[in-house]
Amino acid sequence: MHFDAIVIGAGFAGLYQLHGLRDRLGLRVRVLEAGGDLGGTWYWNRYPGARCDSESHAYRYFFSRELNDEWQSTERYPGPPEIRAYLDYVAKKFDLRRDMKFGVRVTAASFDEGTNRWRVETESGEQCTATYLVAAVGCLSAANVPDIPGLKDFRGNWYHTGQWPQEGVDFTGKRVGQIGTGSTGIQAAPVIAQSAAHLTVFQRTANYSVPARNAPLTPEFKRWVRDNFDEIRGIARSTVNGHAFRISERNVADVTPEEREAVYQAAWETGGLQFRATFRDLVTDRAANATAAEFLKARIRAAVKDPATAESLANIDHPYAAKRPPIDTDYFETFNRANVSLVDLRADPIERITADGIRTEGKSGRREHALDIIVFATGFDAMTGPLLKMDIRGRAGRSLREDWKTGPETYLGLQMPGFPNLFTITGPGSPSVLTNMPVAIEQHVDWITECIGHLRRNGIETIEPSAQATREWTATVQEAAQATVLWDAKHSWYFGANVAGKPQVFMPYAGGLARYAKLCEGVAERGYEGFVLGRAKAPA
Ligand code: N01
Repeated sequence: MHFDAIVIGAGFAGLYQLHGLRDRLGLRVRVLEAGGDLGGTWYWNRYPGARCDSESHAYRYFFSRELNDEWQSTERYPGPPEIRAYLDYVAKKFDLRRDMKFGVRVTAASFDEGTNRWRVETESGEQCTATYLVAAVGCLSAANVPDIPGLKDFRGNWYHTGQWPQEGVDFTGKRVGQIGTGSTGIQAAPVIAQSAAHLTVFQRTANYSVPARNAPLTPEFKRWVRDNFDEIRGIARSTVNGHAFRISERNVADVTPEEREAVYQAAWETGGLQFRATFRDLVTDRAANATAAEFLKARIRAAVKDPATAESLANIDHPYAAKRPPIDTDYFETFNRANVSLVDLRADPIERITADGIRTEGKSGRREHALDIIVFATGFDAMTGPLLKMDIRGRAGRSLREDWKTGPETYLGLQMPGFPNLFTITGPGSPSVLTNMPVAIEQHVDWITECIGHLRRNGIETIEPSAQATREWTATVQEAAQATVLWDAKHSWYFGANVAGKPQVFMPYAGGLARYAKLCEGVAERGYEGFVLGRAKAPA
């Protein structure tokens, strides 16, 4: 079967891309989704404590005022069921489901230069073709289960947070080991601890966290969200990170140490990612950042009663926000419970997984941690993983896996040379994971929709970036990161450091969403500068 466009993935990106291509351009579109329903990351991430870290009044689409008027979130940070209900509402409102197919995993896609079409293959052996192929596969959808020796010997059950069983997991009376203390682990541990007999948290890298301070939304706030659509959207689209809060104009050095502490304290009490917005130079100036880091480390020491545990938790080796900053509900306080313990893997690394649990060996000697369940909160093969899981082949059979052997190279995170008419939404080289994702997604989808509209109106058959534009943009992405403290955390997943054998290249564009959106706009206005536009061949 042939479609004008195939969209892979039915999360925020896939849904809106379907709406854009079908309802604005009138194309015949099919969405293929591996999950059993829509939701993308929120279909798979059902682990205990899962919750969005963007606030609900910004974690939504802004393309429709009516949709904004109709949908009311119930909490400051929505959880997966509410986000899935929102996406379901969107799908019904815009009649999207009729062009979506679930339970279909795309395994390969290849470009046929004779017909200028993509051939898409699925796990079950189905094939279809499309003129345009849009990968809306998400940045954090390829689960990373580390290759720790002995996992196959483990007699208990194990789960990865990003592939959580739909029916949930009952921890009651169980001895649970959780590996990983990123955003996910920090959300999961306090909830697991409430029902488990014992929770052992295995921490490799200590992490900052700011309280989320989640709460039900008041009727007044809900009304404010409805009545201030333009303002909220305006802020989200004009900031560095797509959130609906402004970043302070002040630098740390502009205030006295007392004022600074008061600013941090107020942000701590407000909770959430706004902490990062307290001073303009927090992510660009190391000395400024160190003041925030010290404030947050002091909060950890104050929250955790056992001094040795507090020291391990506060022994953080990177600047604040250099790795994606988590927000939490009682994470550090959880270590005051009698049924929770911390293993510092820097001192006592995992030697192997055994039939009965996890064995560590280090400063404390050899220790067996008896477990019934292991939870891998170990993150994702981020950004490139979801794309490279598929065998994508462009002109003359050229393979994306081969092209990206030393790291991803894209033009604006939207396209790759030699892969005509293939678009990536929030791909490597775009602001993506450094932003409130729906805002970044809308910007990409709008750009791609406009671009495809332009191609069709002007009889252009193919679009792909030039090798030079791609090289230059790839260098720009590295330079943008070098100008921030994000460059210091070489062990972060932004560099691909969490996956063995992955090339160490900074993947998202750290120059800010608003600036990036302007760049994309300018490129389009200048006739798709940096792209090669292929016209239909005249008949021989
Ligand atoms: O994954 P992570 P995550 N042995 O990679 C540890 C988004 N998110 O799922 O730091 C021992 O950040 C690893 O240790 P280290 C958000 O963008 C969003 O928590 O590599 N430990 C780390 O502690 C977030 O950033 C929401 O040394 C191992 C942890 O596992 C992204 O998802 C909510 C290990 C992995 O942390 C990923 O977060 C939750 C090993 N072999 C997540 N391998 C929202 O609210 C890894 N680790 C939208």
